[in-house]
Amino acid sequence: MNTLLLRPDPGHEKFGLGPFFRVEPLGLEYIGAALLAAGYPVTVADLRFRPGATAWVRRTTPRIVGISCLHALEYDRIIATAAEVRRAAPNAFIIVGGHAAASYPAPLEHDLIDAICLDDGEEVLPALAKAIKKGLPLTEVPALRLKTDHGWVTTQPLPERTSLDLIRLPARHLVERHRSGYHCLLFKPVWLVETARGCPHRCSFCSVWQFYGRTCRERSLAAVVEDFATAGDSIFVADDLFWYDPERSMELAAALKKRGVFKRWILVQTRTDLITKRAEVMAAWRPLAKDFDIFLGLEAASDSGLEGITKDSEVTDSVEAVRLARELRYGINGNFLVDHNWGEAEFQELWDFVARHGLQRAGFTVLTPLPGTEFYEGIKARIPDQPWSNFDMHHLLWEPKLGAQRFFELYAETWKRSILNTSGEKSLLDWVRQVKPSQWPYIIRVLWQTQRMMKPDAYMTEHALSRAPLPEPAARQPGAIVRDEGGQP
Ligand code: B12
Repeated sequence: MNTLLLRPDPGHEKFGLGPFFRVEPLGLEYIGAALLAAGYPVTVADLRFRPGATAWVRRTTPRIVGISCLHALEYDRIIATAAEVRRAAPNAFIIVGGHAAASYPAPLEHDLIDAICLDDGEEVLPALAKAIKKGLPLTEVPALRLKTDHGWVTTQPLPERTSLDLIRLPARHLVERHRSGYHCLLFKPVWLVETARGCPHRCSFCSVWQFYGRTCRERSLAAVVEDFATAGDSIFVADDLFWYDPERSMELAAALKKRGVFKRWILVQTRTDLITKRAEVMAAWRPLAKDFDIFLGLEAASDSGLEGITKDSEVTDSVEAVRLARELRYGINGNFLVDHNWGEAEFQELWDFVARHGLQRAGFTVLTPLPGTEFYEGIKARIPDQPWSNFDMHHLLWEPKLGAQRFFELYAETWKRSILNTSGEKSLLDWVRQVKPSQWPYIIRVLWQTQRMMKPDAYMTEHALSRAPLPEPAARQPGAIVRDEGGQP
């Protein structure tokens, strides 16, 4: 009654920060802990490392194979992985889960797949294992899209979202063999830690709040402190919105301090208005690590741009958050969105903003309608047959206002203004100097790969390969950062 849980290789890391960030499959470690506690043996295999799925299936002869699908860009790859598993284990039960699978399962309703998990996996997989072991009807397992003789059916939802306090600490030992391969930028190895799940905000491009109904669940302080204390020295916090609850954040900082937690590096993701409203929270957390970085969704250089994506914050928040965080010696990694509907002026506005506020440590992504959002629902009929790998926020899904060639020239120019441009302010040598000699091959390899983002031709080659003819320029889409001539959203 073995279960094999697979983290596939997304295989589409040509653009974006993917090459710099390879983190452990934390969701599978949580499910692994739940299965072990219920008495079911489990193996977690990360297919971004050798060997591949076939070897793991032969090695573990699983009854159930679970495949993780975090990102919509992975749908096609998940089906390819399921095909490989099916060849090696014709009778295994194949279930797919993860954020993209749960929030938009349709592309995974495929003959090779037996079920799709529509919620978090910690309660669902033990229930499935039990049903399969005891020969109970699978229609009684909650939160599934299930393939039956009468087509795909949906089983009853979980009575309520799983409380994070019912969840055991992640079974990290299940992936420990890959630890040295997990990294974020200059930090290697890295541990992924979760303190809360969900987000109450409503940014139009994000599928998380829509999936969790704008809720946020928190794990108890004791469990988080234990996890932080036993994880390694460099930590990426997976929370969708860190410091979401200022009171709890203050208590957590105090509890971590009391436990003597001090890390080499911590990275969290948060919003600008949380920083500006609660400077004391920021001050309380800063002493917990030597280097402390924040992924900040800055998104746009103007209030109308922020309004266009219902960010519910203003550019003054962005500027003030960056100032305050820097004053407290936090590192800021911003992210900005670039829109299909942009003209030259919007690109120039972004470049000016980046230069004015010294935001070269930033990423730039194309505003993309991700499955699981209303934005996607409103536009999907007009973007048929795109390969799912194009949903990586670095491809165009329809013809942009400027035409693809000019758009990508300006997009590549935007990336050239970031610190990842090794011909820019920070040279390859500057990067190499920041890491140990043993890490030189790694840093040179990922930076080499990253330089592609500064080359318009690299995007155009991909664009030409898109299998669907691109439809007419999209006019005003929900979620788009556009302004009319008068500058109004
Ligand atoms: C860590 C992370 C990353 C990491 C690492 C991902 C990786 N490849 O290893 C990095 C930083 C590289 C990354 C990159 C990107 N990411 Co990302 N990422 C996340 C994040 C913040 C946390 C995921 C996580 O570990 N959560 C914690 C664990 C505990 O939860 P979990 O994995 O979801 O697992 C639970 C359930 O999903 C389920 N489950 C999971 N697997 C399985 C399997 C089975 C069989 C079952 C039954 C259940 C199950 O049970 C688990 C336990 O409850 C999520 C946010 C989110 N809420 O999902 C975004 C998220 C998944 N990313 C997102 C995006 C858009 C991206 C990028 C495109 C962004 C960009 N700017 O380029 C890139 C794409 C990279 C690439 N080319 O592959 C979006 C995806 C939206 C979508 N619909 O596609 C999310 C949801 C963020 C968001 N707010 O929009 N990402």
